[in-house]
Amino acid sequence: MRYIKQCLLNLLVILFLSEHLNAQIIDMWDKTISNKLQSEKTQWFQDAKFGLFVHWGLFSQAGGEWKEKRFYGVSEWMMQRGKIPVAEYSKLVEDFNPTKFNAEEWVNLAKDAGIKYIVVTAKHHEGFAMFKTNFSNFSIMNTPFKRDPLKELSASCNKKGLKLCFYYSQNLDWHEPNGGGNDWDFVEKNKDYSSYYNTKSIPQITELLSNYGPLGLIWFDMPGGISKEQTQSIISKIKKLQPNCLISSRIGLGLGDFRDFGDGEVPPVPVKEPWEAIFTHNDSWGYSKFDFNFKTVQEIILLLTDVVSKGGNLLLNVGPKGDGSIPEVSVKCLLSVGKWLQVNGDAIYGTTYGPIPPQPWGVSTLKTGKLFLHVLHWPKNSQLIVPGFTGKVSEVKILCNNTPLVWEQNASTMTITLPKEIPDETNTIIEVLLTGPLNESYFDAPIVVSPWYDHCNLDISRARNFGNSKIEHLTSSHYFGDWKHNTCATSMQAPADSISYQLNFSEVGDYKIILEYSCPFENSGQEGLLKFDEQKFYFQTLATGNYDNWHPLLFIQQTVSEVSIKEPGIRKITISPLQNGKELFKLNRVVLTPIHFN
Ligand code: JFZ
Repeated sequence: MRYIKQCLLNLLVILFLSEHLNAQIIDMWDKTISNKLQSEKTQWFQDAKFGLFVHWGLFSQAGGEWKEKRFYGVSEWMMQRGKIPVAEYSKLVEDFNPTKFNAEEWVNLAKDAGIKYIVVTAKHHEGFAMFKTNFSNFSIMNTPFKRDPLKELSASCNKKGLKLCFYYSQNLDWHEPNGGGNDWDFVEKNKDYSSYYNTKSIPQITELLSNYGPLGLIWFDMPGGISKEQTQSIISKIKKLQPNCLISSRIGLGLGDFRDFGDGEVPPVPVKEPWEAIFTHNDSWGYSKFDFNFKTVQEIILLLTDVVSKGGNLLLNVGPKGDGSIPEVSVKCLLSVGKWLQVNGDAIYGTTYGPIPPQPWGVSTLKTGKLFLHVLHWPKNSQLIVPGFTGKVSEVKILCNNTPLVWEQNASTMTITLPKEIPDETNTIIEVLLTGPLNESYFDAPIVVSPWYDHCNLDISRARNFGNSKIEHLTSSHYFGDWKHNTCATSMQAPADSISYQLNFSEVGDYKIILEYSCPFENSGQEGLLKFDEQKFYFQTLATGNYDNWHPLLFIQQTVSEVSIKEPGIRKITISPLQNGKELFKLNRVVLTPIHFN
């Protein structure tokens, strides 16, 4: 129950922040990152862009299965979901012998994948230490394995030049009578949290800071009810023992050197300060015997591209098995992503969010002297329109094969002529060499709609909202702990509660306008109005099902109009309820699909 309360509290925090997400760059960290020294401290993190999360513990031995009962979703929560008594769960120790663990192999894999830092679970909520500790017998040293894998990883990371980092659950500890989260073996009101922090949590964090060499960061998690004093004493320890070790925002209390968003969440707009998106490879952090929903190589490359185009890092997780081996499908995917980064890494590492907001063709990243255009959708007329671009250019080429490209510029737009053949179907990156600085035009530039793409997606974060309508961050889940995040237009209950897009149509053409939304049964059947400049299109909403934090937000695509552009130029789309009523729907995005009659 405490976890649920904590997650809901965290979600409320995210929800509050999301109020300010609408169509602007999130600049909410200047209050905590206030000086140059701090930015120098985080420079390696901001340049790194790609990290490997490793959830490895006693839970890996179980793989989500306990006495022939399977726990779907995040497997590392099995003990809590099964209310498995400590005395029972601890028996996993007897057979935990990860003889296939090889630190050198893990670090080589990370390096070959283009990964710059590794975050390994030192102690997860189960309370089991994956390292040698003097403050608990519940550790890997008291298993048949009898080795300290974190020590071996420290040596390998040091040898290969990767940053070693640790995940530590500073408050939840289902093994301990005074730790957080176990209300099935222990009585909440009898817990002495201070005793837990002072006899296990803080001493173990001190061991991690003292015995494994320089750490890149400590990834705290689920701060729960930890007091400000306890949090401050953890931070003081870190600053004293390893001043350059970064602290994740899940230390709590709005502190931390960088911001971690929710599991599986990417902010809809760029975030100016250091931040990280964390994603599972399948749908579980810990190894799961029956979760095969692994993201493909293309999905990982597109996810990395999306995150980096908003200025963040991707921390991608693998869940090693109880025998210490990383699932083969994760190994193969990581190696393929690494091959892609060997060719395209200059557009990823050391960049920040691009000044050109998302366009039908894709997104942008930027570093000194170079603008990178990530072309995810190839224009069929080979004309790549880059609106809002005012820079001075010396050269334009395809990054992966150095093919020089011809371009034209006017006062506010650059148009690049692309080859007919698509060099990289997933993400062909165009490198634009700059001879001067670029102004920060994010979101000033319009969305340029062209009939030469299969679809033109209008992300809801690009919309303006009016009346009581909101652009809101929503969280739901398919499986326990497998969080899904969507930004939607919500609270549209009256004609004045509208959202609108301003679009620049580059040439004549015909389009279907499709709304992608979620609508609960009891709200469906209401009428909405889509205005395309002065043209009016009426529609009736369809039901998709009910949703809450524990059930998925499912979307439907409904074509509500067809429009014909007789001459290029700016058009406005406005969407609202036709009458007063219940919330019309939760609008996730608007899609314009060109129609070709010849
Ligand atoms: C936490 C852990 O419970 C989980 O097992 C995993 O380690 C993950 C990386 O972190 O899960 C969370 C924590 C916070 C939120 C959601 C899931 N949140 O703030 O929405």
